[in-house]
Amino acid sequence: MRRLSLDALPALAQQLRPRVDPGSLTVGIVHLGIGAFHRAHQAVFTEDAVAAAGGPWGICGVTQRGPGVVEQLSPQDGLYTVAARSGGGENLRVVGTVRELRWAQADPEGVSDRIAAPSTHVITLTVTEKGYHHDPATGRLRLQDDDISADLADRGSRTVIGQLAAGLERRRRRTGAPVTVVSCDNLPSNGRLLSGLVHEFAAHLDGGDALLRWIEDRVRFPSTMVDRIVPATTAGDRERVAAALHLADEGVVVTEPFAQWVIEDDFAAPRPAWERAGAILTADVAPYEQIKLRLLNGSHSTIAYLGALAGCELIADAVAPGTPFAPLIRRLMADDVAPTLRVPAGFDLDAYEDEVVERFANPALRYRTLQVASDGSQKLPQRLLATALDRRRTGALPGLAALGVAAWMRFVSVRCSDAGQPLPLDDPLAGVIAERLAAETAPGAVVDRLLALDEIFTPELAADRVWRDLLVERLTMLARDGAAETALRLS
Ligand code: CS2
Repeated sequence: MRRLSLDALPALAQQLRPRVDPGSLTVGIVHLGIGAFHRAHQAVFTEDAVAAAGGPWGICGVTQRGPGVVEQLSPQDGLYTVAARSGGGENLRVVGTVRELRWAQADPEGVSDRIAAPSTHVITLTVTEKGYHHDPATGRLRLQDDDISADLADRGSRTVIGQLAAGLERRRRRTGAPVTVVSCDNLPSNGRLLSGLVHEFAAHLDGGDALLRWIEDRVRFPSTMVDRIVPATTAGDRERVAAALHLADEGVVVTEPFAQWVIEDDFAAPRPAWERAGAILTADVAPYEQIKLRLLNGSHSTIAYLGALAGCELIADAVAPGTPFAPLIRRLMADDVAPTLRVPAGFDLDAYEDEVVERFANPALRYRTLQVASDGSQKLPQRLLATALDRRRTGALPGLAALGVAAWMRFVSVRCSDAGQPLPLDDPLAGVIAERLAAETAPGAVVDRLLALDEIFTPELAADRVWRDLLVERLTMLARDGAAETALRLS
């Protein structure tokens, strides 16, 4: 079958084609982490922004983990299909904003040149939580991390922090032109966090002082909140799209109709008119970010661990009618999370909570519980632990946030479902967790050993005896009664 490409576009119906002529786009954005989420979210917002208001906003996509995405998209001239699916059907559109692809490990000079180019005004990132190489509990750069220490030693580009430092240094030396670096990952105050990590890295570089002064003067790191559910693409998704387009597309991304982007309006240089594509530009992202990370992502992780333990392959299976998990996350959101939130005027929290459950239940999205369960050490702090800490500081007992954390503890300690099916642990701290647990599964010992992981738990939470006993109680219930029975009892 013919492959999707610029030459093949005329064969597509008009409504399927990019909304902007890809050939008219010069590169103005460098994106680090050109994975499925970026392609379903920022790249789509950018195409709609250019369609509405023009601008030189083609994207140079830089992949991190391997050449896979380059091999998927380069033969397609950067084109790919976004398949937005819901119970009501599927909407397809070919997106054309990605104009260049590079694999950072194979082409560090090319990536630095792009970051330094005068035509580059914005650098965006989606590298997932673990891509920042930081300790979630402290927000500090893990200087002992093998890749970070190697990038420091040889000014390499194994990490996005190394790539940013190398590219910004080249930009400083060549033109000194201002630039804006925009984190689009699920981290609290992601712009401030990223700025701090780049500063820490530069401070450990020989001659890093000049770079630090320049960054202070010419680089901005706005925070954002991003939201769109994007499960991993399957072969079946590619087959379905090929049948619809009559073109083979190796870069298909599958998502939901919903999409939201809230961006701190703090830019050092020009940017796409993302507000013309429906993004919200605001001086204060924090309330939107807190609502999303704690209500949606906190519920997502809770469902992922309880659902995996209960034998549910998909998030949608776990919240299907008749299961105890949907009522449980409604109580988690209402009882534990909502009291910790700063809700913007006019924001309908109840409607948001209803929509979260509806989105999780989308029968057309095959979002696997194990995908959400991955990297828990990097996700739990902002998704459940921040809620727990805020509640404990008021003297409250966050019983359902504790259940979510206890479900993670059971997931990482027992490593199998309640029915005995193996559950793989995909987490950058998997080795540290396994070593700390030393095959221990008794609830009290598991809780004590995991609470001692200061990369994940702040000293205040780790020292809270009431919180510790609540975790032991929840973990004991999960071990004795299983996830479904425990959820039924608590929901
Ligand atoms: C999910 C998120 O995999 C996960 O950890 O919770 O990717 C989630 O789908 C997005 O944040 C939704 O905006």
